[in-house]
Amino acid sequence: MRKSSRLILALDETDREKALDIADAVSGTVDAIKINWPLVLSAGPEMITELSRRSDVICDFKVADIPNTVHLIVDGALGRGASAVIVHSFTGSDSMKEAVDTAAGRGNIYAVTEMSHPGGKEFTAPNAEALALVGVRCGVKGFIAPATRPDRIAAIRKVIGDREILSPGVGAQGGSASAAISAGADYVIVGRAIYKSDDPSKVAGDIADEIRTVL
Ligand code: NUP
Repeated sequence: MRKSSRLILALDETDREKALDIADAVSGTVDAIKINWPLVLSAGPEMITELSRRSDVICDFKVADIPNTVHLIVDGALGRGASAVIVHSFTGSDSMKEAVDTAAGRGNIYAVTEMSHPGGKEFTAPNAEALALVGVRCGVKGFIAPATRPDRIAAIRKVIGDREILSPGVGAQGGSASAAISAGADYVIVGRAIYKSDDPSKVAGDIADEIRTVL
């Protein structure tokens, strides 16, 4: 994944044509497009391949399963053209290692340690540093840490060294792109603030400009 604007689009738009229009409008600005179950369920897994012609695609499937099932999901996503897959880390080292081994030479694995919504404080935040350490040992490329709590990005950064941090929660969830990057995130992930706007290209450009002010 290139590291230029440091902005990743979360394309949770469920209308296939609208999703493709938005991808076309912002693919020159964003460093990657992240897709999640809403788009895959409405438009089909072919969207992974379709979007991979425009951008790096991160499949945010938050895989949380036994190693064999993790293997099948990661293999299926990368086989369709994804560059990376997001997995949960609470499943433990064997599942996370299986994801990393399956992706080896074909793509990257990012692990969720702490979720950005308020409920993320209940169970994930108190365990995030320990989960991140397991992820480091398993060889993940990076972690998902909350832009809604920049202090937690800084805390995870201390544990993971120079591995990447991708940070969702900007805009609709109340977080700020520049604060997340200043706290130690490599990229921010932005969904509704871009894909629900009247001018996704302009909003993406504005966020990229904001990020540039703190680089
Ligand atoms: O902790 C997380 N928070 C989060 O919002 C981990 C995630 N993967 N996400 C995803 O990021 C979420 O599922 C959505 O696809 C995107 C944020 O979208 P938005 O709040 O900017 O619309």
